[in-house]
Amino acid sequence: MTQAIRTTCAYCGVGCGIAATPTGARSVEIRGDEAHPANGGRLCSKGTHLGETVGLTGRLLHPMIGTRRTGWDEALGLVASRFRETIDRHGPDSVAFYVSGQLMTEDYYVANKLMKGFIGSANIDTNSRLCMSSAVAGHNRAFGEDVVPATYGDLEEADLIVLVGSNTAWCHPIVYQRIQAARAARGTKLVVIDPRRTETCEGADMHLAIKPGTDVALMNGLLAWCHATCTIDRTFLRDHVSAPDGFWDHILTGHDVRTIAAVCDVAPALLEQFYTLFAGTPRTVTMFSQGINQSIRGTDQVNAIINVHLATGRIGKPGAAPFSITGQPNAMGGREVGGLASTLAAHMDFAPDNVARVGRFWAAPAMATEPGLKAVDMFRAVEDGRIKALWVMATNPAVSMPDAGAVRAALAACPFVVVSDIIADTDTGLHAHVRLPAAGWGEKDGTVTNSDRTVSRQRPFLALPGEAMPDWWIVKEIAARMGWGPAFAFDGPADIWREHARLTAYQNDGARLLDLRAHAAIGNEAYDAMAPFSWGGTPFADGRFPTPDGRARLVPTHQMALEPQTRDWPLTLNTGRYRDQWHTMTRTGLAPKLARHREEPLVDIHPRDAEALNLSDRDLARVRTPQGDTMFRVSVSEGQRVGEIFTPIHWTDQVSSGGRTGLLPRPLVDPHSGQPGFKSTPARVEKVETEWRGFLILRGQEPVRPPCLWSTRVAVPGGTLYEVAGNGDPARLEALLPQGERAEAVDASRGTRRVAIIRDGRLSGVLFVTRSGQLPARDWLIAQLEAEGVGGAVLAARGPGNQPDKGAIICVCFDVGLNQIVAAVRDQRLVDVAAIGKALGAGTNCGSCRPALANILAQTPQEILHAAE
Ligand SMILES: Nc1nc2c(c(=O)[nH]1)N[C@H]1C(S)=C(S)[C@@H](COP(=O)(O)OP(=O)(O)OC[C@H]3O[C@@H](n4cnc5c(=O)[nH]c(N)nc54)[C@H](O)[C@@H]3O)O[C@H]1N2
Ligand SMILES: Nc1nc2c(c(=O)[nH]1)N[C@H]1C(S)=C(S)[C@@H](COP(=O)(O)OP(=O)(O)OC[C@H]3O[C@@H](n4cnc5c(=O)[nH]c(N)nc54)[C@H](O)[C@@H]3O)O[C@H]1N2
Ligand code: SF4
Ligand SMILES: [Mo]
Repeated sequence: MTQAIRTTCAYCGVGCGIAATPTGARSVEIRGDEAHPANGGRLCSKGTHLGETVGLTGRLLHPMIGTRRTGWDEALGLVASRFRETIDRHGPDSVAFYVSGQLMTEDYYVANKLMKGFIGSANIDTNSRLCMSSAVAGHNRAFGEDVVPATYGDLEEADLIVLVGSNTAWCHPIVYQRIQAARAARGTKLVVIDPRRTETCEGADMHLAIKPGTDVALMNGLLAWCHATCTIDRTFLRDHVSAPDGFWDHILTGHDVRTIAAVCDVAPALLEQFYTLFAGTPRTVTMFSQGINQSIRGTDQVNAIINVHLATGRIGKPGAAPFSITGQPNAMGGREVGGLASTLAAHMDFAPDNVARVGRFWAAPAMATEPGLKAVDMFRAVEDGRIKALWVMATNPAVSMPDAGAVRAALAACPFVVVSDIIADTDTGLHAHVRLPAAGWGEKDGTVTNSDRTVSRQRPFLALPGEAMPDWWIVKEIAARMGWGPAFAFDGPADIWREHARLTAYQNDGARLLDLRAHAAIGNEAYDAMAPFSWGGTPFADGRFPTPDGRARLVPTHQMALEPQTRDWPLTLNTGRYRDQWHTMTRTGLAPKLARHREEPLVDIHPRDAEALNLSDRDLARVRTPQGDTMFRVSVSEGQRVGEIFTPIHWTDQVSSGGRTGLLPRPLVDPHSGQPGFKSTPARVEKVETEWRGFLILRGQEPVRPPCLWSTRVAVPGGTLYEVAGNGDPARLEALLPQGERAEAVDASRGTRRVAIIRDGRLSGVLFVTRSGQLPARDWLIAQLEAEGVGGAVLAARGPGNQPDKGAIICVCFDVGLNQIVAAVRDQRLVDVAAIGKALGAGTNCGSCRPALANILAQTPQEILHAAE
């Protein structure tokens, strides 16, 4: 048997360890690594199904110039000469790199060095700008360095965990499981602060569905409460924290419970209950993510949270800390090498002595001396022609930037765009003059740092396919061709890691906590064998902070007035993630199992708003904002606040005709961090009528584009499922069906048409459309893709046993649907999640669906029956 390779999950910032056992050239068995400190062997649904994403479907396998395949030499030569010419004619600031928290630390280090030390510009920014730059800015303001002062271990030592703006159950599932385990083991209390009632709230003691954008008021009110209840740690404040004049006057004016409850639009009694619980629980961890960061007041929101922890002395102690949880697998590594336009390198900023120090270390011919353009400004500079050559690595800005329509226009107008990706056709790649095939997860080799500062290895267990090469190699080859070969003569990731470690230690007399000097001379073998380790210990345990005077800083924060809803824009759009998809779906979209949880992009809307707009579940609707518009399927949801809608960020032009959330947010940013306010955009919703709707199932994964108003595509076992809707004659969709023996059934009264194409007893495609009738469940038909001896009877869309429709799939590991769960709960009188697991298996593998199962149980039987219809 092949040995399992220890590596780290490709997705979120939890950074779970994986034991990967190759089972073929492009197949692998995935298990959680029991020895990894982040997950202790557990994996969520996305990690569990990573094996489904390592095939070669859609991979970019060769360098491409336009649509022409070429070799590395020509492609690299062209990129280097175009960057060189552009810099010579227009200066170093006429070029830019837009990189990603999904690069390895080593890739990131090399790209940052090339731009900031050799090209001589700081125009390298990253999708982390969209993700956690407000946390970075908040840490710098409060602590003097971007240090996350918590570890996952603190979650197990806390008595209270407060989740602010974090849908942890979906986005950091293994951390959520650790929190739930702590609740079971020691009664840890859990409070969720989120305008939406997410599945994260299912396992919580308290949910505060605050009005969006009121977190500063909530936290300042909490600080005032702590003051009033003598919860402030006066000794800690005196010895270790500085407060600017007027700080406390502001907090102690107008922050009483009644006022704050009105601002946040929550019941005063509930607010008081939360404040009382917080004040009375010294061991508190406050974890926050995008509901805090992705706001035009994100940095103040971060500091409002940190202020409470500093003032109560709840930092640097076990089970007590503010905890910024990161999104991407290597968001933290990117921060460590300094790969943001606003940082220089190794936790140093652009202060002149830092620039000189890094310049010396790199022997740099052209050090950048001031910050470069942050993501939103960078794409503006592309748009107005200041940036003339752009290199995008491991991110998909045509989808994920705010005002993505303008970003696309900017890319289309840019004289030279290079995209390094693992996937051939992405919305961004469409605009590339040169596409470079990168090594993907399972092939690449390097380190990542997770949310709690644990550095882990990603190790290769698959051969590089086609001509794909690691990102660090691509950057180094460009550097060499631009004339800087010796400074980039790295022979592998270990070599880069050593240089990075040396830089963190270089002339570091303890002023910077990030200090990896123990790794500065690590050998290649030791690097290969490196076990996960965490740097920084328990930061601030001694009460000293990396500021000039050694004291942390309370930062005054003021609740800003909220934008009023208007007649034209009566709703507020919130955006975020689904449990089983990752960002722009280039990888999770390949996994049939993961597609089952949400097959289409939905706009969640409160029943009252839906009623006013004459919208029902499964209608189509157009969401409009000042920036753009796009369509979604409607999901009427009690979990939304009145006046607020939610859409997912995952769908792209590659997989659907609508659901392009990126078109909707305005490019407005936080003044300190430059992070866009993705969570709050004025919007309206309009119903979209279509004459017919239907679905198409095709064998194989080769994508087609149904010619109709609405179409979305998901991978299913053995094929592809398209949901479609439109106007006019649906017969034109039949052109998408393959050749073969044809079976057909028509019901003219309902305008229903069912067509199946069968070849040698195997189903090769079906098209079902209807004007006024019902559509059958897709599951059984999909299963027929893998059946033999299929005949015309397939048009009945159900097998001889007359199996009922499973409903939406809740448990993707065991393929268990909502209807099955509801029926079992009702008929077998199941009372808890464990009982459902026993009866159906659901929730017993990765556990990602356990909050959903709890949710189903929590509903009254009446609601259950209703939901199952
Ligand atoms: N399944 C899955 N997991 C992922 C990812 C993924 O794509 N899919 N991406 C990863 C990445 S890069 C990131 S950054 C993380 C993000 O992880 P999260 O931050 O947990 O995810 P989001 O869904 O973006 O937003 C979190 C919540 O913020 C709430 N919110 C909106 N406005 C406000 C507000 O004003 N105040 C408060 N308190 N809350 C508000 C939203 O309702 C939402 O539920 O997830 C990581 N994990
Ligand atoms: N409206 C709205 N927009 C958002 C957000 C939101 O909450 N709301 N969240 C924002 C946040 S927090 C984030 S992090 C971003 C994420 O947005 P993106 O970074 O744009 O999303 P991904 O799909 O992760 O893009 C990664 C790309 O890199 C490719 N790739 C994967 N592995 C490799 C590799 O090893 N090398 C190379 N070269 N390429 C690789 C993938 O195929 C994919 O095309 O979206 C942001 N946009
Ligand atoms: S929680 Fe899930 S997606 Fe995140 S690292 Fe762990 S297995 Fe991967
Ligand atoms: Mo993110």
